[in-house]
Amino acid sequence: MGAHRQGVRRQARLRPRAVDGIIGAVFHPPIRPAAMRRISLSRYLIEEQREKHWIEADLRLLIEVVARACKSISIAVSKGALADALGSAGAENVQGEVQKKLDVISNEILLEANEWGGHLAAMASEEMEHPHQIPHRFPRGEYLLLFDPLDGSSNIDVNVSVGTIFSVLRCPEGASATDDAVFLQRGAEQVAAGFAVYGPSTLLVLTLGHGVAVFTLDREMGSFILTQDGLTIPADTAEFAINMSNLRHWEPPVRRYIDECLAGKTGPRGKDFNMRWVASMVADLFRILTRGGVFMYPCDAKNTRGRLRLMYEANPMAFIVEQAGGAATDGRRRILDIVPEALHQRVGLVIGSKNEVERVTRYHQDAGAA
Ligand code: AFP
Repeated sequence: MGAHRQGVRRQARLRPRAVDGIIGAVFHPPIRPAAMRRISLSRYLIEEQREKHWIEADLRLLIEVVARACKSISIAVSKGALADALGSAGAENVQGEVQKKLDVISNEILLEANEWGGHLAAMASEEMEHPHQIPHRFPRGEYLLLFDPLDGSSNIDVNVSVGTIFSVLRCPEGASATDDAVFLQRGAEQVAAGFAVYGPSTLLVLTLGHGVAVFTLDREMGSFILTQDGLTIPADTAEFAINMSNLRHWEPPVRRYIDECLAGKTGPRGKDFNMRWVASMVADLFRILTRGGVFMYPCDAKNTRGRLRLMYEANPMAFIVEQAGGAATDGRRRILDIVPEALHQRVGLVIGSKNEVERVTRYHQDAGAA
């Protein structure tokens, strides 16, 4: 080791540790990402309620209860083949899709976690034909909770990230929460929305209508810790997400957009594009929230009314993405403006970086698509 470095090392041995700390802090100020400030979801929500008056106590309770249910689902999902929870439940849901055991388990976890708190008037789920009423032994509240308990569950048996998507509406004054109609509100009426991703880490992405925050589950503490706040999506991108196997079914505007992306530098876009398709919207959307991109599941000749569900997939994701500065349409209309006609109605979806979504929507207008 050179004489200089030996001299530095000797001097360092002589310096009291406190001096080292001060020198370190001056020359290498600690990088304090959100996680280092250790703001838990509970503290975040209390501050939103107490200091910004952005949420009421019952909504704070609702979000905390849903987050706790997501922790339970994360544990159930992470057990994989070690628990007898993989594979099919041997039944179909209201969508006519084969239910996975974990679809049913996740749905039950969310129902049981939310029915006793007194914050909800009713719940609706992808896995149930009709809304779940709050048992008479429990008080009812003013909020409606809608969820896809396990999005991407066709991936669960092959260990790909899955997640939970939820949307919160107010129950109109005096309305009976016993029928679907009370849920049929535009996405713009949502008071909160979020999704969990059960991936290498378990994340909770949340908006209360004032920006987007991301919490990471600290499994040792069992707490969701704030790791990103004020998330914004880049307005432009060079990455698209679509199931290419549906190419022959696409409408011309979608085909035009994708062909231009595939033409790359040699085409009208003048740049190369990358493609990603996880087939788990929560995973695709978290990537897009993080580094930009556009996710497309448009109406086509095969899925004439779209594949994704408006009330508990497209609406919550659209709320979150718009809060992060992105955009979401069905190719023609803003998702959050669509007036729902049925609880489980499907919709086409183009969502993500604002400039890309606007381009796809413009191509539909250019094509005079009705
Ligand atoms: P599952 O929950 O049935 O797996 O569907 C997931 C999903 O609704 C959405 O998360 C994916 O982006 C999309 O469907 C995948 O659809 P394809 O299987 O047609 O690619």
